[in-house]
Amino acid sequence: MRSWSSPEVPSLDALGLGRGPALTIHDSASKGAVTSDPEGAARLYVCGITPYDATHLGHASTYLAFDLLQRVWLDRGLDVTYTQNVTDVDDPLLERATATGIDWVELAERETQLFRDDMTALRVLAPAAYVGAVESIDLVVDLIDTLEAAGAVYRVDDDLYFDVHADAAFGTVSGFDEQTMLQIFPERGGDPDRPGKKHPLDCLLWLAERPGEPSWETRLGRGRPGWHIECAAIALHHLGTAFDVQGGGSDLVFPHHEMSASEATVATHEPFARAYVHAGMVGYDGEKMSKSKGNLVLVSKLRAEGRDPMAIRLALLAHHYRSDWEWFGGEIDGAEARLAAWRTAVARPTGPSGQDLVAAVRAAMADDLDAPAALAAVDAWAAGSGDDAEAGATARTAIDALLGVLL
Ligand code: 5CA
Ligand code: ZN
Repeated sequence: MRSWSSPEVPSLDALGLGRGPALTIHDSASKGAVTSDPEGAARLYVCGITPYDATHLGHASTYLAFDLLQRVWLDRGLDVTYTQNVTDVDDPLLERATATGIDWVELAERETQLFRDDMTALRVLAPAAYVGAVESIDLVVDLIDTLEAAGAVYRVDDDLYFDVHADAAFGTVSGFDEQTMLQIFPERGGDPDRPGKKHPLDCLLWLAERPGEPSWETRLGRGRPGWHIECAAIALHHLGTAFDVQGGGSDLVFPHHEMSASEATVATHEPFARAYVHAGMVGYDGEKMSKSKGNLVLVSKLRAEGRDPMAIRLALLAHHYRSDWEWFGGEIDGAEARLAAWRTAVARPTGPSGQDLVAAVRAAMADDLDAPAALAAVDAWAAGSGDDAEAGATARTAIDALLGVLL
């Protein structure tokens, strides 16, 4: 499907500032920092929205984390191939469509377009391949065929399940023990108690046609894809195996990223991703912000209230991507004040060394995307004085290139 338009990312190298340091990033699977510095090109997959409601600050915060990650890679001189999916057919979308009397296709299209508009306003880098589940059904069917040939698929009634124990490495993405998995699985779309399953954690690959629900005619019979196989199929097709980073919010560690990785590994005998990177959860009113709970702060609403999208971006950047944090509302005023101070600072005829600022922001961002440290470096630069006549121009370009904030 159509992606959105990416903002230009200026090159600091072209300004004579050289290339940035290699990215060090926290990998959930190894539970520690890894260096992600592939030769020449980097490949990224980030799990996209299920489009049944508007983009909230939690979504924006997660997608912003992977925008920052790409900016470090780009500053390093790497070409980036970025794929993101849209779960444009799944239970929550169909349930919302039924509850509101809107056609599910229309609902998905409307909310996907709003997401594109929000991402564009926030200057979030766009995926080159923005891919829906519906348009990927053939890829899913092919991958299920491969899993079947590997002996990893079985039938419950007319539905198909993945035998998670076909993958010797099952469990290594989340590192959760079986008891924890069993507790989380039903909270995130799993069905541990379904009679006929070989193991409670086995996950659905293909849901046979249900009355009143959309389905597609395929060689597996009429039906629709399960959730995890959607991302495995799309990522493998568009990026290949052992791509650099699989990303999403921390609520996707298990079962989603665990299952997708296992399915892909059993099918290809290769690792799925080299690193699994997860953004923290944004809360509101004391709970995780979520469409199902309805405690949403919408990006589109803040924009409609006249908030500068760059201030929204700065408000999100003030939190480290891995921390869980809560939105209270007042931080948008603080972000607007910071934005105004930065705009004033870059317009000064002279200022403290621009090169030193670039080095500080680069070091912060390459160190597990430490945006709060980068913001503090810019604040200090803006509050200081000096005789660098290029400082304003250098700072403006660096803040655009590395933080995505247009001053
Ligand atoms: N379509 C699937 C992924 S394949 C999905 O999880 N969709 S979603 O719309 O529920 O979430 C989209 C992305 O936003 C996911 O990466 C999810 O982890 C992230 N996300 C959802 N809620 C929050 C939140 N409150 N804070 C931070 N990130 C969140
Ligand atoms: Zn996904």
